[in-house]
Amino acid sequence: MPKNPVVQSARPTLQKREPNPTTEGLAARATTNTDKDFWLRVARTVLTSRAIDRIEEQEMTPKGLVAYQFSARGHDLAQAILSEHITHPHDGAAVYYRSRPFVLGQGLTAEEAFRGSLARAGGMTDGRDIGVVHLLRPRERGTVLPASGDVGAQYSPGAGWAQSIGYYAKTLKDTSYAGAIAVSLGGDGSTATNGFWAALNIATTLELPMLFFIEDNGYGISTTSDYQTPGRNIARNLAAFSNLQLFECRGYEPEEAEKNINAAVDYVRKWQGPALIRLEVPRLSGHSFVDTQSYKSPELRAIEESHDPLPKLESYFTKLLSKSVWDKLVEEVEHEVRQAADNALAAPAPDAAIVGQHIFAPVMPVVESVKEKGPRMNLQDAVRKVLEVELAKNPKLLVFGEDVGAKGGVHGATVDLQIRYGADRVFDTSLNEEGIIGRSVGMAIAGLKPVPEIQFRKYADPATEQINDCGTMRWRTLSKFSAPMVVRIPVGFGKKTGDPWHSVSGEAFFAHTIGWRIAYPSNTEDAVGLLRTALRGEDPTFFFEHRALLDTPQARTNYPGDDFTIPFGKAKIVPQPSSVAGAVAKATIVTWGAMVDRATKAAEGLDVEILDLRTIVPWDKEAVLASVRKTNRVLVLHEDNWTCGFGGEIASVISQEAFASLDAPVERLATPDHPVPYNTTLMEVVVPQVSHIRAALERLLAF
Ligand SMILES: Cc1ncc(C[n+]2csc(CCOP(=O)(O)OP(=O)(O)O)c2C)c(N)n1
Repeated sequence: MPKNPVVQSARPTLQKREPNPTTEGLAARATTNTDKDFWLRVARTVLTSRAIDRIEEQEMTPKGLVAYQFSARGHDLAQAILSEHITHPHDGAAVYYRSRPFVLGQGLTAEEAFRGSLARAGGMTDGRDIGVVHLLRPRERGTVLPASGDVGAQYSPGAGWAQSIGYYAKTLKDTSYAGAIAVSLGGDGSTATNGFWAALNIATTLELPMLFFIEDNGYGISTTSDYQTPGRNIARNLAAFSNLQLFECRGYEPEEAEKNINAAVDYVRKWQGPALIRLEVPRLSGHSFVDTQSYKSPELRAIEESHDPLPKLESYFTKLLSKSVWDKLVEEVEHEVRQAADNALAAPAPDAAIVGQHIFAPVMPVVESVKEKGPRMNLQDAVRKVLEVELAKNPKLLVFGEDVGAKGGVHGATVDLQIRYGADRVFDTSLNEEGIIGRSVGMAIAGLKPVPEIQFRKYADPATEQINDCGTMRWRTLSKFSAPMVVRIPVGFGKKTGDPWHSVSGEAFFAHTIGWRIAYPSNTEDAVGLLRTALRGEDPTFFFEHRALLDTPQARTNYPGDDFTIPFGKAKIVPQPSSVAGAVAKATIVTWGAMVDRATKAAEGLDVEILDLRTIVPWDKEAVLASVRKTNRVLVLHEDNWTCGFGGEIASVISQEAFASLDAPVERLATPDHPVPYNTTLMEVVVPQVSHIRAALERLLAF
């Protein structure tokens, strides 16, 4: 392995800028916005949002036509103003379920909104997702990234979008990105989530152009904000946070809100650095339609009503324009929204025949490419080589993770890549897996190809929410959005030892996660072909690198070349050096990863066909069934633990589809349901060994 010289800085280049001006100064310096067109657009958005909420709250939801109604009444003015400032074609907004006024300002029509909440065809997701879980491709303004139902999950994709802006502008020198920003919208409750802190950490350490837009209504459903942040004020608590400009205002006062939102957006655009604005807003309806707000006192409700931004907007607007313009606008919007509701009510249901479509990208290679005969290579060196080649080929490909930059990864798979490709493309991240995957989602939506490393399989746990939401994105959005990335993860026991933290295999958990492909190679050649296919593919993919195979003779093969690819879902029959030419196999072993070599050793002298699945999602059903139909006996073997292990899925398919061909029950062998021990003697008791496999095979053959 080449030696890794010291790199001067593993951080992407940060710009030098003047010290932050004070918030008071910034907002105070902003001149009052008296642009009549601006306020006409704001008023139109607020009135449209109000009319939609009213029709949903008073007519559609009581009749059971809308299942999830999240009113934005009270939040609407601030969001409508923000939307008027998110106008750069490369702006990205990561929103949440109460963000409809903002999305209307970005171009969502009232009819689309109704079709969404009524679950009809022609909504943003054709009835696949809740109407208020928004998304929008740019309509002469910014991109609304697909929202999530998980509170707080919007933040780190926002940070990924912000990081992409810098990458396009500075590294790829695309001038069209100059001045673009990301904004993530959320409530006070969301400031307690992992996602919020992950994104804040990324945005402030990397000084990204990202605005945190916090709509503080004092409640997360019924829980008051003193449970979310001490003293109820997240902005005050963040006063000591470096690299973060703070703004605070009443989001229901038109002039004050506009001055501060304008100043905050301007700040982020100008300095390309992060800011957070906390806006006090009333939540005038329940959390959702079914919430009666019984936990609020009548006095509090009265105060909230007095903070309703609509009459305040009316009076501000009337002074600036006139009462008759306001009345005319009200009438016009009422008419339009009523028409939109009627159209949506008359719209058809979505097409049930295509509900299974859009889970994966349509194109995948189907045949293995021709291989060259390169030098013999470790699996680990081969991974590095593939990354190196693909980094050179694809300027949008980025490799990152904990210790991936200067050190070259704790497993050495990225050694020297930072020196070669620079710290903008190969870099260390903060120790935050939610942030690593969440930021990758934002980057992928922005058109980059993120290749994050998770240091060990167990340490993907904190990223579970982002992984799940990423996997369902293509389906939820009917392929309007997807977030293809390749997540490399070292898995399994080590060459010398195991333990509960670093030795998890855990493919079944991810196989159960919708929308992800999984590669689990057993040798260098397959690792090269599968990694390259994944990197050139359009789906989120897990690429498992078995720790015990990274640098071992049994996994080493010749390097098959810089263009070698292997399709997913094609198992390989493992050549059996000991088998007699022409002998008919009497049993099949279905396995993958480090178990392939053990199975080969265990089968010595027996006529057994070993199928290396190579990919778990998709898995090669046809090859397995064909082999079982030929041998009539099968052992399914894996390292992941037993219950609900992926072997259970394979065994069930074999029983259902090849039952008549079986001469013996399907044999299974896996690690029992407990953690992998540290002590090697203990480990060898539980993780399937050659002797265990041999015994299972003999049982199977003797049945
Ligand atoms: C991860 C997660 N936990 C819990 C929920 C259930 N939930 C939905 S909204 C909500 C309150 C969020 O409050 P806040 O962030 O203040 O936004 P607001 O609704 O007040 O606008 C909760 C607990 C969820 N959707 N996601």
